[in-house]
Amino acid sequence: MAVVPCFIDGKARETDERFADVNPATGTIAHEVCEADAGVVDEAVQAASRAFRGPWRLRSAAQRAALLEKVADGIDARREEFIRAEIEDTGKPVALAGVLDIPRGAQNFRAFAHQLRTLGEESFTTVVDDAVTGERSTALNLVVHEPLGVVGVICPWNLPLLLMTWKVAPALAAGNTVVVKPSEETPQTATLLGEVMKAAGVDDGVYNVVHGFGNKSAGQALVEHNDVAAITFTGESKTGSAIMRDAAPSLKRLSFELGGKNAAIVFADADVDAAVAGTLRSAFWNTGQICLCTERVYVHRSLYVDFVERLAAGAKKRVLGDPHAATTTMGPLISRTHQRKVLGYFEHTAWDPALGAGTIVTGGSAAEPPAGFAGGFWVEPTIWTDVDDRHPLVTEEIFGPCTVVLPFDDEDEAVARTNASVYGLCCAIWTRDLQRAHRVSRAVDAGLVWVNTWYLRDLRTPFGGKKRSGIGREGGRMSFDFYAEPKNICIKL
Ligand code: NAD
Ligand code: 6OD
Repeated sequence: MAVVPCFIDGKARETDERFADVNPATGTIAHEVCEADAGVVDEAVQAASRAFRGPWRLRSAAQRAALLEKVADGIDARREEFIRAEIEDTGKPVALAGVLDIPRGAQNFRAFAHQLRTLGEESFTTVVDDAVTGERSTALNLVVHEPLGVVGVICPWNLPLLLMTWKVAPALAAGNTVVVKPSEETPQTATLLGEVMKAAGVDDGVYNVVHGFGNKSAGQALVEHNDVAAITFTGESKTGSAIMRDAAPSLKRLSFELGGKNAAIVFADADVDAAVAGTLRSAFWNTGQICLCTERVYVHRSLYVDFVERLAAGAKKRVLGDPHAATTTMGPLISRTHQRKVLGYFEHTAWDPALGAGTIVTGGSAAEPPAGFAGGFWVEPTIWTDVDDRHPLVTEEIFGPCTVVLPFDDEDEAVARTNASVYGLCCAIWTRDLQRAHRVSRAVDAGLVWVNTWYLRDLRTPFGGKKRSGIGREGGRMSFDFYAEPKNICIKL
């Protein structure tokens, strides 16, 4: 069976401990993955420390930018391999991996290389009159930005290459070196990227990958390592809490992109065709496994019945099938464990009966697997109505292809119900009224607001969540604010 090694100091690094990489579309083991223990994590951190002190930090910004662009070219050149690996690890359709995940992997490197080339630094001319002597001093105050050192990058499984490179590219651009801990569910593209880095001429030790699990394993060893200066993490909110606790003794800088329970609000004046199409995409893309997916839809009562019918009709048209077939629009969930969790919500057995059960409009169970994919982790796209606002279907992140649709009567009510969540990642607003769009965008508690669209990205803008959806922002200049430290140099003239 093929083995997925770690990648340390410019080389594949095999280990004795192995774990299984399961293909979620079939439920069969695709590869054996080399697991890193604390010793192997230390090896990766030491390699990254040497590369930081040595070649990488000494390279000019222009040299780093050129190398990152070569990495982007390398991803493009091996595009089919990346797509195949991502599909095998996640089960996502080629129509998604080939359009979103892999092109964005390359785009992340180009965007931050461009950003690096265009970054400027501030300086101030300072004139100070001494309060006692009256002596005048003139100085030039420079604000320079320096890399942090070794950055630990801990990633989830839903958009593996996209989310990993979203952090690796700016970290390297700013002059840091990295140790990446990909999700145990999706190891392949991180190791493949190591080969691309090497071929592009990125110095050994600049990019390292350690495979393994989180708690009490490779993830925790990376977080606790004293020579790791910062952790940038994407994943569940409760994992963020654990990482914050484990990082506390070494006082690391942290950036967190966490979970969500995102709402869409469809106003009476919305373009309903666009709102239905946009909500189908935002609820079911990647089988609902995107942190930005819509799991609550508040629809103005005047449109409600029609909207629910149209959304349900669209959900029924999702095509579950061979992920490599161009016609497939929805893949399986990532794992048997995640399938059990999502089906737990579908069956909603454990909750307070006083809250009621809601009405399943469509879906609500495991899906009939497509021919040839009987062992996979398939579930039906699912829509509920008539759910109490306090019900876990409305309050908890499910991370599956499902959403609740609920009516509202006025704008204040829609905003209040949207904001009644511990999360604050994103919100989609559907309206033709520009004033309302501005007003509601400001009123909702979310780090990202899309009006008449969803997940339309510009990598120069801040990305991140409020409340339990995250800490800090990455994107454009804000990524450099996290991955570099400003230093003030005051030169008396
Ligand atoms: P997860 O938190 O279970 O795991 C993410 C990563 O953290 C994995 O690599 C895992 O091995 C590691 N990990 C787990 N426990 C750890 C620990 N104690 N110390 C160090 N590392 C640890 O998340 P997941 O199930 O892989 O991903 C789904 C979650 O990610 C959802 O909640 C989703 O909303 C969130 N997410 C958020 C964003 C965002 O940008 N806000 C993007 C994608 C996913
Ligand atoms: O597009 C991005 O940059 C990004 N960080 C997306 C996150 C998606 C969550 O699953």
